[in-house]
This record gives sequence, C-alpha cells and structure tokens, in this order.
Amino acid sequence: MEGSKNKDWWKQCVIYQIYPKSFQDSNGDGIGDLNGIIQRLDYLQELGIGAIWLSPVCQSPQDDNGYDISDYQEIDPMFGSMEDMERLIQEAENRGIRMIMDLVLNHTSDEHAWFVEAKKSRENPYHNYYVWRDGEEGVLPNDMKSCFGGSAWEWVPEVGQYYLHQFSVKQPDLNWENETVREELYRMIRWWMEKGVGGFRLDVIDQIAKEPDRKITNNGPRLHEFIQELSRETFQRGNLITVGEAWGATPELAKKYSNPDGSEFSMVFQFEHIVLDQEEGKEKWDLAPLPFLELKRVLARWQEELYQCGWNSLFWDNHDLPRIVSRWGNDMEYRTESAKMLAVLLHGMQGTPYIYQGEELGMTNVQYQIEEYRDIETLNMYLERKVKGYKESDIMESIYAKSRDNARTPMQWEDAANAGFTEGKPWMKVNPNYREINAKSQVGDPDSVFSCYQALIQMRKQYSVFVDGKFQLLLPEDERFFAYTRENQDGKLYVICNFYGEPAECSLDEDWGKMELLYCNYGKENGNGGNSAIAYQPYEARIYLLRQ
Ligand code: TEU
Ligand code: CA
Repeated sequence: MEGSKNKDWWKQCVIYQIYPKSFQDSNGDGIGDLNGIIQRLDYLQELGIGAIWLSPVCQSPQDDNGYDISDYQEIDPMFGSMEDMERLIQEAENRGIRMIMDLVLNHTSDEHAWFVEAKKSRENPYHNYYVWRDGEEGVLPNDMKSCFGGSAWEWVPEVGQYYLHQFSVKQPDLNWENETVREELYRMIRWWMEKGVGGFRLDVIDQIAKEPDRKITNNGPRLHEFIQELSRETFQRGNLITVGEAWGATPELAKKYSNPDGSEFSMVFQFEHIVLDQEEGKEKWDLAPLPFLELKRVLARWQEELYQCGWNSLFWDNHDLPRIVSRWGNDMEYRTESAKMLAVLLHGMQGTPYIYQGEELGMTNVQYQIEEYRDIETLNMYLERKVKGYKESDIMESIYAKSRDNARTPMQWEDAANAGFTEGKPWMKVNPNYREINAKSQVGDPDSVFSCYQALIQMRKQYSVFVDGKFQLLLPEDERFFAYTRENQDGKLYVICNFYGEPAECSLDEDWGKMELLYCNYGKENGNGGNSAIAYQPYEARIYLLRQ
C-alpha cells in the first residue's frame, strides 16, 4: 500500500470524514450505510484522499447518532454487518485508502451491558465501571452541567446514587480510574487493529480523566498518564494514525499530545480558531462576528508553536460544526469562490487537512422548520431557551447559524430525487439546493469546488513544501488579506487570500515575475499572468511557488 512503510505517512495525506447516517443509503431505508460507502469509494479515490475518518458505526441506540455505543464490537444493523465493515476496509485499501475508526472512550450508552449491570447494585462487579456519587434524590452531588444542557448527574433509585454524564443522560461516563475498565477498552482496540483499520479518532479524549468532586472535566491531572498507557498498550503496536479530539488543547498541551516520540497521538483536533466567533462566557448560540485579525493570530501561533515538535490537524468543518462556506464565506453570490478560498487558506498550512463530507462541494447550512431537526443538542437548546422566554425567531437564527444539523443533511450526489442519497425517505431532510450543488455536476468540471480540493490534495503530494515548509504570517494587521509563506529547501510558497467579498489590492511587495502561479481560484490566467499581481477579486485566493 502506498506509503505504508513510511512511519509518518499521515503527514502527507488528506483525510475525509464520513458521517455514515448521511453519506449514502444503499437499501432504501433512508439511512446511510456501509455498503453505501463502498459504492462511493471510487468518488473518494478520484478526490485523492488517503484515509477516511468514519464517525461511529458500532451498535448504538442512536441517542447521539452513534456517539452512545452499546457494543464496541458489533456494527449497528442500521449500518450493515461486521462482514460489510471488513469488506469496506478491504475495498478502501484496494484504492489506497485507510479506514480510521471513531473511538468513544469517555462514555458508553446506558444500554451497554456494562451499564445495565452497573446500575443493578453497588456490589455488582460492573458498578465501578462508571462514576457514581452518593446523594439523596433531588439533592445533586454538585452543580456540574451536561454539555447538552441540564445537570450532569442522574439519579438511579436501585442503587441510591447519582451517575455522572458529561453528555446526554444516555451517555454515562466511564470510570478511567478503574484499571479493569482501561484494560477492557485496550483489548477492544487491539481487536479492531487486527481487523486492519488504519487508525483512530478519539472522541472527547481530554475529558476521560475527570474529577467530579473538584468539578474537573477536561485536562484532569491523570490525563496524560492515561493517554500514554493507552497508546503503549494499543496504537504503538501498529503503524497507525491517531487523532484526539481535545476542545481544551493549547499549543503547549498539543505538543504533548502529538509528541514526535509517538508516546501519545499523531495529532489532536484543537478548536481555538473555530470558536473565535463565540464571546468569552457566552454560549455558541449567542451569535457574534468573527474577529478576523484574531483568526490570523491564532492559526499562525499554532503553526509556529508546533513546527518540528508536534503536528497540527487542519479543519474548518466536522459533524458538530456549521458549514464553513455559510459561516465565514458567502453561500450566495460567491459560494464557489469563497468555498475555494477557504480551502486554499487551510490546505496551504502545515498539518494534516481534514475534509468533511460535502465540504468539497461547497455544501451550505440549512434553514428548516424546527420539526425537521434531529440533533439532541439543538433540540435541547430549543426547549431550554423557549422556557427561558427567548423569542422564537432569535432561537431559530441561532439554529440556522450554529446547529450541528447543518452538517448532517444528506450528501448531495446528483440532481435527482433526494439528491441520489436514498431511494426511500431520508432520515433527515435533504438541503433543497441539491439541484445546483451536487457531486455529479462538479466532478470533471475544472471550475468546481471539487476540482479545487482535488488540486490542493494533488499539490500536497507533489511539493514537499506543503508538508514541512516553515510557516510565516504576512500582513498580520491587514483587515482583508490572509497571507502567509511556507519555506523549505525546495522552495517557498506564497498563499494569499482576499478573505472578503470586495475587490482589494494586496500591499505585498515581491518579485511576482519570478514566481510560478500554482493555483488561482479564478483560473490561472486571471492571476499574475493576466491581471495585476496586486489586484484581487472578491474572495480571490492564489498560491505562488518560488523555486530555490
Ligand atoms: O463532541 C464533543 C463536544 O464537546 C461537542 O459535543 C460539542 O460540545 C458540541 O458539538 C458543540 O456544539 C464529540 C462528538 O464529536 C459529538 O458528536 C458527540 O456528541 C460528543 O462528543 C459526545 O460523544
Ligand atoms: Ca440504509
């Protein structure tokens, strides 16, 4: 397999995230499934990606779309069978694509056999697999809140105790202090490794070492001890890519998580740049503008701090976030241009880029009636704010801007019934704009968003400077341009993006005539060769290469 001898194969490749419920349905039940993914592997190969991060497909009551697992070693029948999974791993491998599984180790479903046992009695051998505190019914151990709203404690009369759930009541937290729990999890991970998976994405990994008595949720004192043990007992036995989800990561912590000695993970997802339009002390639903200079500062700092002593992941989108083109681009007049600009901006940086399904088509947010929403976080917020007396229209504005369901509408494959996603009734309504925005119309069109992503993936394979070039931010105080360079022994890249929807002149003074224009989202002839090197059109993005 391509690059399999290379220990750091994941530094060259681009990863594609699949949210299986919404990717491709193969049997008409309206829900995406594993066989559907297999049918679309050729599409992904054409895009050029090297690995797929697959959101959870294990057995689950689907309270949180699979992030509530009731059996780690079974595939949920809604997605197919274990044989389908094995076939998917094999079929992907045949196309040079590795499968990255989503590991949810912070909590299980309350329907997991461990929890069913655990809540029977305090003496049950599984009781201590979870986090319990004494109390009286109605008197909570403390005021910790669930990430999805309400208290983080739930009363179980049978044992006369509360259990901790940092997420929904159907997602009880596992007790990582218990060595037996850790060993069970490691055994399960090794079992998946034997199936030939290429890596793991670790859900909310910075929350495993909680200490509820001190109200510590993420970055608990034993966190890195647990992670190093986990890594030693599992990942280090294979040539895997691992990415931890860590909302609380700082560059300092990320250097630990992604230490090049391999003692923890390959990299983490950090969210500092993605929460910049959320004000201190406010909820994500309280809308605020993006502080552009801050975005540059934050992304630049991550680039600089991890250079040669850690590794970044690069992303705008995932299944928990609104669509980037709607969020920080323009999903109307300049949808194509701004989607490409955002892609260029991110893919020029150092780190492993992630593409979330549909991002490569410039898929957009949706505005539905509340009945069409499925996400537990969105629905909980809606009810909570209703009770608090918020105006309906304000609540809906927040949902349009930030609901996780923006990312979870079915993949738009073609201009046919249900966008070609299903022959049945889709579990969630398809974005009505599928007639204009779909894969079929974009593949093979050199001006499409898809072709832009394809080109970016190709350039990363072709020019080493995309992988290891040293980053430098240019024009840090410029209110319109996001510009930077990357430099190594082979050359120097200039990535220059007009971040807004008005034409603008770039004040960078370089000898553009000496450079090769590698990419321009308006077509190369409109860049240096055609128009002026300093005049940029709305959302124009260019990549120049100066060979050394
Ligand atoms: O997300 C972690 C997480 O912190 C998010 O729930 C976040 O608070 C929210 O999305 C912000 O809007 C992971 C998964 O990615 C998410 O889908 C799961 O719901 C969550 O863990 C629980 O497993
Ligand atoms: Ca199906």
